[in-house]
Amino acid sequence: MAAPGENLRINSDRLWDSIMEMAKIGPGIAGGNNRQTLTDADGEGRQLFKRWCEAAGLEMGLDEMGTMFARREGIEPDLPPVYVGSHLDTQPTGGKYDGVLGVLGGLEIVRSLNELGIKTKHPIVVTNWTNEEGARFAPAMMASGVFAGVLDQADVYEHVDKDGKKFGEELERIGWKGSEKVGERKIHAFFELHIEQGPILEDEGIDIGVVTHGQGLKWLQVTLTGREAHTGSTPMPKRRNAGLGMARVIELVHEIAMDYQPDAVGAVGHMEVYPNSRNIIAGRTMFTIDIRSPEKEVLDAMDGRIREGIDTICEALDIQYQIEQVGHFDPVTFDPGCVKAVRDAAERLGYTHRNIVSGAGHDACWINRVAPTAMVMCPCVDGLSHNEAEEITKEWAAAGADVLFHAVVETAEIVG
Ligand code: HGY
Ligand code: MN
Ligand code: MN
Repeated sequence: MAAPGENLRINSDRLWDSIMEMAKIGPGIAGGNNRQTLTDADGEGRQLFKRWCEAAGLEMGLDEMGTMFARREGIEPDLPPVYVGSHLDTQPTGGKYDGVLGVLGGLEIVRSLNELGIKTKHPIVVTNWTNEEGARFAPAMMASGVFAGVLDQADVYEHVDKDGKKFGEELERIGWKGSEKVGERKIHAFFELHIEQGPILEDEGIDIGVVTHGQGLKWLQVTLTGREAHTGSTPMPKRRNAGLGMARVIELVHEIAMDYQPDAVGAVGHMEVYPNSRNIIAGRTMFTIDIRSPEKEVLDAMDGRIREGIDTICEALDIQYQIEQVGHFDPVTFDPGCVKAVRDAAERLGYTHRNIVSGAGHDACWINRVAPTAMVMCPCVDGLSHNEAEEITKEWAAAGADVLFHAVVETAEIVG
């Protein structure tokens, strides 16, 4: 006799169609998405998600960071809900699935439960966390960080994008600032479905990543100040070239990350040059160093060596530097009970699976500090993400959502 819910499966066509529908909002220029947080496109995506949630009979909540909570009542409404979700904001050259699969996978669970007339003891809340990407406003995982009490709401309201627009003002402008205090919700457990954003699952031909840990991250924003001068008439020894300084620091970050293989990573993806004129030596550069490791000691060692290296480079080039840490979380160990629920679900459903450490950061990394949390991962083509060519198969999406379904309803306790 099958246990309650043993044969539950989501409707993969409906999930896929919803993902494709969402992908039409904030289209990129190469088949992906540019739906950056708090842009009008983000607002449009939120409206579509809200419409779908209301059509599924969910009660909508919205907090002061703009995070959306769509609640399906449980037969014991006073029990803390099981939360399931991710983020709808994308990178400027993002894919259709990063974050979206997790939010719409959560909605698909509710749609399937409604269709099957299944009730759960605990309520279920589908969640869209604001500004997971940190692309427009640093840091990444911003709203979940405020919810977990590690970021200060008043402070992040003042964070500005490259045009000097403030987060708090943009949230008001698009009309998605709620009145609910952030972080007061009690969470029984949180599950997040996400594409791997790396090559392991696809290379090994495995359907499901059972995420046991998340690697730690540091974002160091560096400003180098030299002096603008003529690129033609200024003798080489007299130059204070902030552009050269940035180039040497970028090389240094790469070399230091290579010293801690196979796991550590490091790169500089964000760079600004002033005045950025062909025949002026760069007087100022600003860039963000992104370093990560599953081991806290390695992350701290890389941080220290990079700071020393910047000091040496700037001394030699006679330029000044400022370093501001604009993002940070230590390596994360997810809740063993929730991780087991994910692994048992994959096993029960007959999907191949393996333990995996998340290379990317996720809202789950912060929520894990305030509630038992785990993640489900599915493969992505060539391990590619944060690229408009990001791709997954419908089967991978369905397998991930099925496993999420079982983990969520088992934790929310099916009734009858
Ligand atoms: O940066 C990250 O790891 C995430 O994609 N925001
Ligand atoms: Mn993501
Ligand atoms: Mn991302």
